[in-house]
Amino acid sequence: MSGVSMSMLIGNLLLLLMLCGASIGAPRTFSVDYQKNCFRKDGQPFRYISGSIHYNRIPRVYWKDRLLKMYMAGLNAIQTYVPWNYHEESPGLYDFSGDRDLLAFLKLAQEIGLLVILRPGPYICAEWEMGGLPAWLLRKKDIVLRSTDKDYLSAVHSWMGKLLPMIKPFLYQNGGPIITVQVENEYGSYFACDYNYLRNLTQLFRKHLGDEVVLFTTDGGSAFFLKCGSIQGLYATVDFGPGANITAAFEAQRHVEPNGPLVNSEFYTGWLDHWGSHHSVVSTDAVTKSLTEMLEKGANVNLYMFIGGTNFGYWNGANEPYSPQPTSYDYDAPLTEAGDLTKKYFAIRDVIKKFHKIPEGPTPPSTPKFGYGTITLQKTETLLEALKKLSYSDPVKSLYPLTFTELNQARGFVLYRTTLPYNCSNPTPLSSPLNGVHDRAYVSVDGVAAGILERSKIITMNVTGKAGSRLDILVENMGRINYGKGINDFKGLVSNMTLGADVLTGWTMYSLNLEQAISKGVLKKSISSGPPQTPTLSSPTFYEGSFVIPGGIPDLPQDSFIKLPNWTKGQIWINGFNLGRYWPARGPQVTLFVPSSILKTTTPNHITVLELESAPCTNGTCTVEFTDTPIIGTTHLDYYKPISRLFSKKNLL
Ligand code: NDJ
Repeated sequence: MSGVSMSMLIGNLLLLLMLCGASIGAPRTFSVDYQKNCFRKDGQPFRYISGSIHYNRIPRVYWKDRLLKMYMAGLNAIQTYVPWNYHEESPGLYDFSGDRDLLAFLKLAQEIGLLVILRPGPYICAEWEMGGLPAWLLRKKDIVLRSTDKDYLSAVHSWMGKLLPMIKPFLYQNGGPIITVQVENEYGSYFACDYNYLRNLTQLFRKHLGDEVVLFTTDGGSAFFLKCGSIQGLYATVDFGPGANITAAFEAQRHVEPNGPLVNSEFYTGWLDHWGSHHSVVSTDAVTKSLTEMLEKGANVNLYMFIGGTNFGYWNGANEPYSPQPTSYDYDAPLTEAGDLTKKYFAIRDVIKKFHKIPEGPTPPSTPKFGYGTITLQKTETLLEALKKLSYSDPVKSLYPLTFTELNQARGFVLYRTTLPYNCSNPTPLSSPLNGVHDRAYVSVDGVAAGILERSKIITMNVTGKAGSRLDILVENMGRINYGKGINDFKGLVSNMTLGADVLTGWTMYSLNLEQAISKGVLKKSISSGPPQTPTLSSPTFYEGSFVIPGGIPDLPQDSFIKLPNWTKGQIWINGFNLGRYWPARGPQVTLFVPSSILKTTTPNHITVLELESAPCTNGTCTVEFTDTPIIGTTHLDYYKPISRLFSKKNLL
């Protein structure tokens, strides 16, 4: 036998031994003790102090670093969701590779000594595009998501039929790290209140995972939320943040679960952000005070988030009235978006220390950051000039506009094209009377920028042009609603556009695959002549540039942050990796996290920016800047609009 196959055999044997641990030593058990009001692990009373980490928001190379930091804070468990749409982008095509390798993440957690609370959905909320549900479910136009709708259930059954058998060997009693599994997510906050749905899911989870595993639900800490969220057979837990009345919230749990452990499944260490609102900050004192109080009561607590991470690409969600969340999911959590230790981290560790023995030894330090300086970018071509290279299929023609779903596209951008049916020599209103621009449209006439429409904000603008002039409307999906009634969030032009009093017809639609075009390097490299643009608004345009990581400095590449001073709004890639959306003109996020894992030291690093509105260029040349310090809390006050009171969910139902 070769050395390689021998070491593979030994590796497999070790894994088998790990997973079959139960049959060698004492049996591994994890259960709810209704007499003593606690969990029991291997027969002993057990309490978890856990932290949320979403593997889908952290590059795989950093999983170990973040998990180790969580372990060193004294946590004995982690909690993660499984976002369905991240793993099944098209029906029946599953992706568990690379950054999506859930099982590798679970193994790592176990190796480090952390138990796992798994929340496989199917719905997860989590400020994630459509709350984790795949957009292709919307192919059935009137589907009732999160209910016994037969098409929804059939898709759920297929997905769970794939996922749950994969995780079964990782249940605690089977030798793995998973102690409990959540069914659905805050179902009591959803209008449908379909108990048969929860019953159906319970049976499905039991069928695949067996009778032993502790299945649970999580709902807001009041009778109002628990009413439709809890059901017999699933252990009911609650969630609430530092502002809440702890006694009242646990009393609400007791009302449904008179006996058993007290559990706060989401204790908010911070809170989420929206573009155009202030960056949410929650004081360390408030967090430690409530945490102490809950631990004194003997409660099990999961800190949501312990590290928030990043909504890379297009994965952020949105709330209603339509407000998308930014790229950073820093969450003001004890570990920053980039995994750095904070005052909150040490304060929480000090609280945990009073209750549990915490591991000895050094905590991994914050990763070093490096500012690679100012990089010059050059305008290459406009999106309209590059159109043929960006669309992955032939354009689709239709009398009225089709939605992203009808075009078989989930995220990103679609270009809608038609012509002006008559002369508009005077400014003529181009409108979406039913607020059907989902979510933002960049409008050009004959390749020249004419204006912007934005869902729930700007539903009309003026255009001028001759009959037959080309009207291009680039529509951006800014993130599907992830919470509440609005999760059936169709994208694109979801209702007719009008010009003056007439409905516009005769559309040609281009589904764009910017990822493919950028990674294949098909965009033009030289400066574009392009049509003249107005100084304040340009037609969406690509900019490119590169930088070399300096030699002679040890330990490069290091993590960094990139900022785009005076740029307006767009999307940025480095070496083909989609870092996410930038929108410094609105804030609060100004810099984007650049993990070192996407940078190269042997070849130049390539930056591509798609600026949707206006770049600060002189003669087609402009700059971006790498810095070692993040800025995620600067809101442009012109746009500031408080969204909702912190921790108030009720008004969003
Ligand atoms: O379970 C939800 C979790 O996934 C509970 N939350 C969290 C907020 O971070 C997260 O989405 C709520 N989301 S209540 C709705 C927010 C309304 C502003």
